[in-house]
Amino acid sequence: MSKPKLSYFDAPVSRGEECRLALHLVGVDFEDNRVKGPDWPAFKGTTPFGAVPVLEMPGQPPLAQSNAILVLIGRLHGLHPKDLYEAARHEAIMAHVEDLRAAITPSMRLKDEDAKRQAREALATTTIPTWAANVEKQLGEGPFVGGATPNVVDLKLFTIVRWVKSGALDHIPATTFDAFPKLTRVHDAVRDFPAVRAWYAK
Ligand SMILES: N[C@@H](CCC(=O)N[C@@H](CS)C(=O)NCC(=O)O)C(=O)O
Repeated sequence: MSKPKLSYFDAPVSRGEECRLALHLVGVDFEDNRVKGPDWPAFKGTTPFGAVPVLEMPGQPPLAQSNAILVLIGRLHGLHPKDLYEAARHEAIMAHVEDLRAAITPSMRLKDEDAKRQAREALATTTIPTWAANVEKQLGEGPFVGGATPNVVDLKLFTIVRWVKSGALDHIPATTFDAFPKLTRVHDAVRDFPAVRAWYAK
């Protein structure tokens, strides 16, 4: 293997997409390995923890866990703060994003439509607004978490806000984050960042 390889499902979402965005932003030429559904059971067994994304760097063992991957890319290429305390603050926000994903995921497995609606309405009216209000408290003048330039934490926030804004989650209004101006500003600033625009123009 002569270049980094990032493995994830073939969808522009979630943990894999934020890692792809990070690699694209820093200009790394990487193999974008899109695992297809039928190949997943066999591939799963080859991953460190039975899940993707997985980043393989030449000469290194496979690395799993989206936040570990993002922090590594950020540290290698200047997309994560050098100051240890500011870095830890960014990592805490990244963990907070994973907390929200963990809260949403069970609703995706619900087959009963009423149970799903109930779970999603609770997410939309309570869990997500509480989560977002706590993010707002972490954000300053912006537009990004660390100020004028983006870091991997911004890509992570962008990806989860974009998911909700897409309307893909039944019973969670696409407008749910509109009441949170600083978080929306992070989303919009990442969306409008030239390298991000170029990624989605492909
Ligand atoms: N905490 C892990 C979670 C990884 C995870 O759950 N990945 C999902 C896709 S977003 C997955 O591999 N799902 C398939 C499965 O678990 O079989 C991370 O941040 O990377």
